[in-house]
Amino acid sequence: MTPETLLEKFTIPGTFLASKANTQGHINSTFVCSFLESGGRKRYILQKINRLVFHHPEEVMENILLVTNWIRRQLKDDPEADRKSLCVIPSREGKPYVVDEEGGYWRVYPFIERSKAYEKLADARKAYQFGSAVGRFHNLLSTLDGHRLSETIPHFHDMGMRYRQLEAAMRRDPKGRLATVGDEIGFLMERRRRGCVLWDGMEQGVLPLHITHNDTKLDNVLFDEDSGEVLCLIDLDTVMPGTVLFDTGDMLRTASNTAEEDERDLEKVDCDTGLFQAILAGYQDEATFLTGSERSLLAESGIIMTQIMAVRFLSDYLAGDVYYHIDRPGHNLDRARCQIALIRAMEAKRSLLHG
Ligand code: ADP
Ligand code: GN1
Ligand code: MG
Repeated sequence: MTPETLLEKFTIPGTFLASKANTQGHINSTFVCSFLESGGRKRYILQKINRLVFHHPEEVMENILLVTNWIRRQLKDDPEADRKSLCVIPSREGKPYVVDEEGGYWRVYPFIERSKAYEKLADARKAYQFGSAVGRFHNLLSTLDGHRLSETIPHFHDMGMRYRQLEAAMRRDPKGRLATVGDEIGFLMERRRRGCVLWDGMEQGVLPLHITHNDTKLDNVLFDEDSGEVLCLIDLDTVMPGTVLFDTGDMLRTASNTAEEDERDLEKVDCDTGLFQAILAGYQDEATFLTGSERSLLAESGIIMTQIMAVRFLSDYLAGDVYYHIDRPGHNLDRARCQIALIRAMEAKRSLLHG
């Protein structure tokens, strides 16, 4: 089905004009679509949910409805509420998605206009805003009962499981790539125990459960092009109970790296300690609920979430690039190497990161 035919099944008034793919994310297929409506041109985001990643798309959409309605209720007096939270557009059958002939699940959100998702932060002020936006997100959801949410990807940040997946990919080695990644595997295996600290701390009840986003990479946050402030967190597919350190860690991983996530020139990869500290300052100014155990692991969360991504990218490289969208051969290996270079940089600067 074309985007145009799919969009007819959603409750969008007006006439379809055009659609264009957005390739910023690694998981879903995203299209920006425009319509002519009585008030003028209006844009929407049409997304196909990745079924290899999300086995129960209905549960993903139920979670997203619950979370966005919860946030919107709290923002009801805010004149900018429409730009500060995603809003699910129902299908003509009243569902939060449409299923195509091949069983593909599609959803639509209004496009948040005059907003920008960055791959890199310009300065520490933006880093502070990024951190505080995630703190506000945790606060907004702190009153929602986590039991009402489904676990959309079970054991998503379970490092022990991620290492077992890496070992399974090493055993299968379907593309014969294992021989070329001995150094990377050695590096990650040496750090296996350290990597499990967040998941195990959560399982043992040392780290409290919150409703967390679980994918707080920088380009999952929209900044207002006019004010420069953060508007809202998008990509809510993995919102579920977790430790807030999953979110602080992924912010630090994606926004303190001086290079892109897939940079091939590893000389360019470093951890910007100014941005790192600013993210944590912004986060802690909002997240006043943090316990001592959480606080003591804030800086470490950046290293651990970088490690989990190194393990996941390397596993996908060995498995034959089945999970993340790739744009070039070896893309997942480049990503894994870049994460490893960032871990090295963070480890070298550890005392500075702890502030
Ligand atoms: P993925 O799961 O593949 O990462 P995302 O939901 O993050 O998909 O969307 C991919 C990109 O599409 C985002 O990085 C952002 O640039 C853009 N995008 C998604 N939703 C919106 C929206 N409601 N308004 C504006 N841009 C959006
Ligand atoms: C994926 O969907 P996207 O591109 O925002 C992945 C995250 C990784 C990230 C690495 C559901 O995020 O876990 O951290 O790639 N999302 C899922 O860039 O696996
Ligand atoms: Mg995304």
